[in-house]
Amino acid sequence: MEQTLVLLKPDCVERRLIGRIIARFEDKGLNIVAMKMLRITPELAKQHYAEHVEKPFYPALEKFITGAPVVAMIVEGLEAIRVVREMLGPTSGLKAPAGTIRGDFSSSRQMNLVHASDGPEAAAREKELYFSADEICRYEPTISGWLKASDE
Ligand code: FUP
Repeated sequence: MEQTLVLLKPDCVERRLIGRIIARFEDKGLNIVAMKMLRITPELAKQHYAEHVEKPFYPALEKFITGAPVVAMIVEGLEAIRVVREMLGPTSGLKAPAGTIRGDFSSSRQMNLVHASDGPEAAAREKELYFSADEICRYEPTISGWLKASDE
């Protein structure tokens, strides 16, 4: 089992899309094992987007990501890091194919609704940025046996 950090960004919250996006992860059979709503501070934004802080688009990105609350989640499942990234689609909603979350709901490169960790190192770092160990509630859903074979 793998865990990945997912953020429902301010545009997702403001557009009342929280429930529909969460439903897509649940429908896929992924497990939400931690969740909270918070307002990202400029300090947290700089930590989260450390690789982009020096880029020309960063000031606008920080204004956007701190502009309304977000919902942070840890999502768990087989190959969850790759699976969730593929469910999101490419960064720009204008380029993301129909059927992906960004392709279905976004027409923007900045306002692309959802963030997900792009690899195991990012997942570990980002999980720690948003959650302490005691906020993670792992459990085995009773329908697990109908979501995958026992040897998967
Ligand atoms: P992604 O991994 O798909 O979330 O995208 P990146 O890590 O490349 O970029 C992080 C965020 O910066 C994206 F969600 C969108 C935003 N961004 C801009 O606002 N302008 C740009 O030119 C590039 C990225």
